[in-house]
Amino acid sequence: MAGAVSGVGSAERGPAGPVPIVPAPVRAEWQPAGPFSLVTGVRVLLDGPPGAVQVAARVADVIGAAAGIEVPVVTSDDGGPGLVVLRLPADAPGLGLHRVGADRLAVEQYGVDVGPERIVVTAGGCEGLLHAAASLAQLVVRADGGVVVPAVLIEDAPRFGWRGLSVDVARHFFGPEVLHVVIDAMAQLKLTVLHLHLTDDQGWRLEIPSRPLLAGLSGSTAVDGDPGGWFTVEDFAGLTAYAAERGIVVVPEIDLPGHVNAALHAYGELTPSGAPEPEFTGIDVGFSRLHVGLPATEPFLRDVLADVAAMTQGPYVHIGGDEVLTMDAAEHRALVGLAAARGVAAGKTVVGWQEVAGADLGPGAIVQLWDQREDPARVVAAVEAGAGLLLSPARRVYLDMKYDESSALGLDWAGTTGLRDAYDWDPLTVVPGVPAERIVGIEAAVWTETLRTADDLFSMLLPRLAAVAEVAWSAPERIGWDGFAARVPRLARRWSDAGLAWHPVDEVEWRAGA
Ligand code: TNX
Repeated sequence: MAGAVSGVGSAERGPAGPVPIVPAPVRAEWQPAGPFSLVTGVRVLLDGPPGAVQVAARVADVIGAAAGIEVPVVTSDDGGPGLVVLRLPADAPGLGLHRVGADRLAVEQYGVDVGPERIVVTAGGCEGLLHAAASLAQLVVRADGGVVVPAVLIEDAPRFGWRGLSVDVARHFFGPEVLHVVIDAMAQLKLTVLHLHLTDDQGWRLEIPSRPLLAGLSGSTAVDGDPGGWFTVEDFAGLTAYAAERGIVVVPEIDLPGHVNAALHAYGELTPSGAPEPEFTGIDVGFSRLHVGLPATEPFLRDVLADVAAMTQGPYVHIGGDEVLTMDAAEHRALVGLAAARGVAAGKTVVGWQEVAGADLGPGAIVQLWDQREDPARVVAAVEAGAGLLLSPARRVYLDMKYDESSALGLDWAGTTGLRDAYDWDPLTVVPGVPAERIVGIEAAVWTETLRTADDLFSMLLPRLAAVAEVAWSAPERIGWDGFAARVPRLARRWSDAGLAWHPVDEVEWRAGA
């Protein structure tokens, strides 16, 4: 692609080859015109409701950062060249922490028309403008001594609304600084949901005002005795705002009624003996649990979920529910039901891992499939009873799985997950019997038992997160492995430029697109 693009500055025709955007747009074609030059004087004009002005500023920042220039937002069209016009319907809702279902796909839709004089962006809503900015940023190239966007025409809209990433900050803690970088990488791939796995046996990562010892005591532990950490209420609000400005909803997960050793360490009243459990820094799962018969249990669930719901600006709360290997189904159902009821009482939509299927989760609840070793019958039944289905099949999208046998980092209980494994799968056949319209989307997950540093984290996420993003965004009839493998190297160069670690899997010829 480098060769194709180098002629852009002077040639009348545009570059050859596929337009290198990941995830692949519905339609993208090079135009037979000169490129748009990103030089001083480029400016953004909003032609839309005043509520969108912050989004216009963000679009200007994204384009400016990709080009290495300052891009201001202006309020009138002087007719001169160098203008990026953002067109929104007058009644477009502002950027917000909306639900991410199929009814939002229209506001995510966008079009881009790049010519030598101006760039015209049209979008169904503010989210669409952000996606347009992400696409434009991926097309910025150095050519003939300048920085340009080649002339191109794009029309685009996502396939699924929930395009997520779950990050386990409980086994090892990753704080706001690292998560800001994760959010930036997600925005580049047009993802919409950051799910934070905030609690587990090894640590509790969110301040809970009604139970201060949760973070106060169990915030500082982590796997192998590594340093811990936790989010204060303000940290969490700040992170939510940072994500929201980039069109991403933060979904907090409090994992119950298993994976709770950190809670049992902080509050002995939750254990049958009344004595706190010792801290746990190993990586076994399934051994810890709440007890429905203890007097402290229901108030704990009620207060913790109420606090979390109050702290959560987005519409979703995730209550975990997975891997409680020492509890019978009736007690599990009762405890999950108690937790879900608190989320519902606070006006939230409840999300849970597949084990919660069968419990009373409230209207519009979402069941997250992860373990394909289990019979999906209960998940199918929950969907038939009204739940939405979120797909996280471990072998495809658990980005803590090793790339191959030689990977130093990661686990392999679901197999190894190469880039092509993360790419080449059909969301519609993961759970046979579920109609396509009940699938809310796809979520990758990165568990951090073996991941200590930001480089560890990013080298597992990248490039596989790009593959998952394309499966979630792009219509299957328009994409395929060869096209993805040809487009992804350009993106990898951006990751390198941003100082992000990524894993150069040998399934792709990385130099070809650089
Ligand atoms: C399964 S996925 C888990 C996690 C582990 C992960 C490791 C899920 C709901 N539970 O507790 O961290 O595997 O890959």
